[in-house]
Amino acid sequence: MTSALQSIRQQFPILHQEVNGKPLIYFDNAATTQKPKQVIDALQHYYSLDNANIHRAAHTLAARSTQYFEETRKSIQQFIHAKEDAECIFTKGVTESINLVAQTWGRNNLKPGDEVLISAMEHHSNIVPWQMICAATGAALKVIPINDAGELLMDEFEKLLNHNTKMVACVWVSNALGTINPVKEIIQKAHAVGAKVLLDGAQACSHLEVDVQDLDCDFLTISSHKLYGPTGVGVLYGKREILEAMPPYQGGGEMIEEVTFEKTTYNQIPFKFEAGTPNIGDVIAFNEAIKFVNVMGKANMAAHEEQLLKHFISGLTAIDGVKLVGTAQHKISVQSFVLQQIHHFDVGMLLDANGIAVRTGHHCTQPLMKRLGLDGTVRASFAVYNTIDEIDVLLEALQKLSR
Ligand code: 7TS
Repeated sequence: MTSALQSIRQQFPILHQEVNGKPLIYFDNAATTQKPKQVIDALQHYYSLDNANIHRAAHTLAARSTQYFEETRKSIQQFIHAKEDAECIFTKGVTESINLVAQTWGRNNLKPGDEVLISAMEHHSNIVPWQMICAATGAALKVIPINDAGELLMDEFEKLLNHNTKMVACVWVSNALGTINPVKEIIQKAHAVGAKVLLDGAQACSHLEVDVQDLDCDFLTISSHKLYGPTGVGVLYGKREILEAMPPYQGGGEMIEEVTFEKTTYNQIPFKFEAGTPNIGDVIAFNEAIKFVNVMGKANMAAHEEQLLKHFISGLTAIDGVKLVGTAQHKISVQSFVLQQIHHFDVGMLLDANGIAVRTGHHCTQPLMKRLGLDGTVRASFAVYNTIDEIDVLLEALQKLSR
């Protein structure tokens, strides 16, 4: 292990423990990444010294909390190259961000005869909210098919696009397969028929450079907990003019301009969509996660993760009875697979007994699993702190299981 990697690992306290008598090997990063010490410290610092409600009170702690909270919004703006920080709305995660768009933009813009396009590799959180709003508005949900490698069939996408298409809601990077979708092309083609585009950036934002202005997406969803930050925080990016035209999501404090019993007028964006006391401490700690990623550099992280993925794939293909699931040409460091003789659930249990954390099952992509003729996979997903040695331990364990 290089000294640089050693020093990265030193920043993650959780990695230095034994699980079931073996050193922890954490390969479930697509579910949630571990948190560097600076994120954990920021949380403790906030509750020890700064805790107060934001945007309202007249005292010093409230001013401080508000300042730190809004600094995270600025950091996110820069991180995704949004035009303004007001275009970045705090939510509790990608799931809430997508529900917000479906329930507000969808309610205002969908009617019978309209179509919403999603892909065959969506996470349930980019399927169910659209099903719900389609059922409520009479719009139809259509699905872009994929090939056996787990790549979108772009010809079929183009055939599905028409002037009834009002929304293309597509995952940027598949959580189950690791596929990186050609989102820039998707956005250009969708815009050509007048459709809006929502990108589910849950997996993409920790691995790829994000520039929403260059992409020209209408919405992008982000999750802090997949980006080395705390759980319970997400971001919805939306273009100002679209957000302004959308009705509010939830009603309550903070999202109003003026309330009377007869009528309420709403606050400006982003506050219009942030009813109630938000997850202040975790939003503030999220800023430290963004700083961590910025210092690491996405390109450096991606280069390391690609090396890990290549090493894993070459070892995996040499094991008898292993079938790789998700073999797209462009992918991030996520690899699903199945073993011929052993159910994925048992593989997960046996690996856990060796201190190795992977995810097994359908990965909240049941329609994708059905398309691939599987009831689930074993998924190993790598992050910046993982090592080649750890992958060798996993490969050795799998080799033993396959015998
Ligand atoms: N979209 C994708 C592509 C995801 O991977 C996930 C979480 C979500 C949406 C939901 O995000 P959240 O912020 O609401 O948590 N994916 C996973 C996973 O792959 N294993 O556990 C959670």
